[in-house]
Amino acid sequence: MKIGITCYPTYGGSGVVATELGLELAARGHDVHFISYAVPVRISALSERIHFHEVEVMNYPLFDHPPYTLALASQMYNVAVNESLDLLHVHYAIPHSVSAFLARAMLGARRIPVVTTLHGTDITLVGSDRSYLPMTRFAIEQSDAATAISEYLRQVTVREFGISRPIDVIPNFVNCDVFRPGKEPSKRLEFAPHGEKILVHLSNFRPVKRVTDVVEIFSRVRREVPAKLLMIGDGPERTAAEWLVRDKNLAGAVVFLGKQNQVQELLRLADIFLLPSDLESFGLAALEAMASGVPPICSRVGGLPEVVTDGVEGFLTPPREVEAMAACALNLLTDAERRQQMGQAGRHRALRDFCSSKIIPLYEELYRRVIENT
Ligand code: GMT
Repeated sequence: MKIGITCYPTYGGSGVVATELGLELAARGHDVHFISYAVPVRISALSERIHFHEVEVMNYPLFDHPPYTLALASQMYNVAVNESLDLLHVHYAIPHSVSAFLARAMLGARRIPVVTTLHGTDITLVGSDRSYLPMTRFAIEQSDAATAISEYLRQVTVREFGISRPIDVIPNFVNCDVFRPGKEPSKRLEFAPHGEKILVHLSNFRPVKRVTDVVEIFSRVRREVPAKLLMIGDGPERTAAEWLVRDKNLAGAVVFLGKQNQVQELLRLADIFLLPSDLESFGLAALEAMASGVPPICSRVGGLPEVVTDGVEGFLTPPREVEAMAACALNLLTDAERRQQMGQAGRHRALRDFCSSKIIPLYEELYRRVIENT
């Protein structure tokens, strides 16, 4: 198949999922055309089967806000015609599903199916804002297929948007060959030269991720156990987290690594992964930690209970309860056997339920279905 994929190319779960999906589809022999304003972050090289089409937004003094939605629709139309695309798959409803709707209308009789995948904040935050809700609902309803990355998100979409069309749940996935256990002792020494325990957080440092809670949890852990904290990613809350680290005299124990492309190499070094978000529709980073054999400690919110079973592959606590999260962390850090058991359970769960080899065929099946029905 010839598949056009649109996503936000920046550091964030929806872009990561869209990119990994494209790479996996290309590896399975499909032609993948990314259409966005920049090359998605996890693409290290384009190839015979992976193409990139930049969306350039023309600016003009009259435009206070350059019309990206329209520029994207035009580029989708061009790529669909020039590359004979079979389908457009957009990730994150706003504004991508609207652009795809316009591109499909422009194509007229040469109809091309549109698949929209909902990721979370496009529904829970942005989409349910009154100014965006009617347009987002319209674009989802007009898509030839809509998918959500968890049952939680499907239910919220149906409830908040009053959407009656079917929404398939296709969960996020992880490449279990890339994300795999293996704590290289020499690499661990780089961060923990005295055998300290390693805690890791990975996100886009948006307020919803509660990165200052990560520091609060770590400071409590460090009172009891020698430990290091690796903070991977960047975003608006980084300054607040750095300030808190200095305030708590933790400067030597916390490393802010910024945005990293090879996160798998860092994740597998960890003893524990922390994700204390206020909301996660899925929590891809927790799954990547599990595939790496690292138990996650997360908030019991949104779709996270569909990914992590409390007490089996990791721990779930109410959000913002830093004391409870620190207690779970200490429980694991002082019990090597339990930590290992949970790490193995997480790896097993990732292989069984979320491995890309299981999930990608679900997308291929969906693509075939919408192409046949168009
Ligand atoms: O997390 C965000 O800031 C936004 C969004 C994104 O674009 O990355 O993340 C959502 O999609 C991810 C991939 O499907 C999910 O793993 C995240 O849980 C979800 N974030 C939220 O629901 C807050």
